[in-house]
Amino acid sequence: MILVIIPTYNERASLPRQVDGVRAAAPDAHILVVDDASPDGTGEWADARAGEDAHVHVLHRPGKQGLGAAYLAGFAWALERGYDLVSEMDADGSHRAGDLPALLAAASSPEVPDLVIGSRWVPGGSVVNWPRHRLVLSTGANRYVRLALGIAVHDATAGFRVYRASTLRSLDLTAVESQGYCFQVDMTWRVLRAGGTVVEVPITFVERDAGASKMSRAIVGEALVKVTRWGLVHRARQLAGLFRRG
Ligand SMILES: Nc1nc2c(ncn2[C@@H]2O[C@H](COP(=O)(O)OP(=O)(O)OP(=O)(O)O)[C@@H](O)[C@H]2O)c(=O)[nH]1
Ligand SMILES: [Mg+2]
Repeated sequence: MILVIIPTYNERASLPRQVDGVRAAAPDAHILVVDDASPDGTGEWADARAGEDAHVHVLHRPGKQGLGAAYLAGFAWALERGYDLVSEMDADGSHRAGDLPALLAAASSPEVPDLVIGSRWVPGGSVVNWPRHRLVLSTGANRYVRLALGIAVHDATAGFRVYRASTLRSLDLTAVESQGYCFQVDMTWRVLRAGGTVVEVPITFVERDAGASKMSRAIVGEALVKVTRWGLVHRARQLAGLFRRG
């Protein structure tokens, strides 16, 4: 059983297309819209859609609490109901439903990866319609993450993913505090530290054509501070290990 979690805040203009796309691309999958009381009526639209389609569900939250909190609530919902694969997907059309089957196939492959990331920054991956500063930010942030944490993942900030439910269950999700992009890096780092495997599948990421981005300086700042801290702790542990062996 597959659950695709779509967090929303003011995505009334984009969500219907995304839900239709997922239903067409992965007809067996269920969808959970996690809406933070969007003032634009996204939650009401989702309720109406859920009333017509047993594959669509809605989780309402009382106010905007960030992407990370929305996903954690979605994960808990999925684990309570026994889904096997749990996917993350944006509502804004940046994550193309057409790429979802490839991610799900990778997640069900005999190698049984713990996490499949739809990656912009592996061969075959790409970004459409992004201004230069967004390209620079994303490639720069991912280079920094690779270097600071010493990991081989090329798109650790990516939000188009599939987790094995058993992997989510094995992690201490109550300890996750990250909110923005940092949430994606945080989860990637937790999977890797627990000895899990991460597979990247190339995707084409398309800039949203409706609604407003929730990207902010605070979101970038959170990621920079936390990744630096995790990197320092990791290096200190490595050094301590070397000394003990020496
Ligand atoms: N429930 C909930 N969803 C959120 C929140 N912040 C962002 N989202 C949703 O998370 C997804 C990604 O957010 P975007 O605004 O597209 O942010 P982004 O993709 O980082 O930025 P852009 O690339 O500029 O679009 C979208 O579906 C948003 O509606 C939040 O606080 N709560
Ligand atoms: Mg977006």
